[in-house]
Amino acid sequence: MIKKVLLKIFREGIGGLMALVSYLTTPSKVKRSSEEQEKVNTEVQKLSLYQYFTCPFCIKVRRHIRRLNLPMEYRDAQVRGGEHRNTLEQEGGAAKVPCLRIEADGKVIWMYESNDIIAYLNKHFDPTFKPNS
Ligand SMILES: N[C@@H](CCC(=O)N[C@@H](CS)C(=O)NCC(=O)O)C(=O)O
Repeated sequence: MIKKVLLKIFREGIGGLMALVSYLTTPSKVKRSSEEQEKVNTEVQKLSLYQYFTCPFCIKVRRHIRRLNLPMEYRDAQVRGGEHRNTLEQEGGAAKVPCLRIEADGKVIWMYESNDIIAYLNKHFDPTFKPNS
C-alpha cells in the first residue's frame, strides 16, 4: 500500500517536472494573420483533448498544441468516476490518454495514440505541413 502511494507520488512528481520543462521550452508559436487565426479558433471548437496533466504522452501532445497556437479545450480524465473519464471510457472505448475527440460531419471520432493525434493536428493546422513529409 505504502509502496503504491510512494510510486504514485514519484510518477506524478516526474510528470509534473516534465510538464514544467516542456512548458518552459515550448518552441515559438505558429504565426497566422488574425483572419486565419479566427478560422483556426472556430475549427478547434470541434476538438477536445482528454488527458492527464502529468502523462508524458499528453505532455508531448500539449506541446504541439501550444506550438500550433490552438485554443483547445482540455478535459482531465484522471479522476476515477469523474465525468470526463466516464465519457472517455463509455464513448471512446477506453480510459486511455491522450485521446482527441473530433466532431466532424455530425459524427464524433475518438482518436487515441499521441503520434496519430500529432499527425492529425499537423495535417490540419500546421501551415508548413507537406503531405508525405
Ligand atoms: N501509445 C500511447 C500510450 C498512452 C499511455 O500509455 N497512456 C497512459 C497514461 S501515461 C494511460 O492512459 N494509461 C491508462 C491505461 O492504459 O489504461 C500513446 O502514445 O498515446
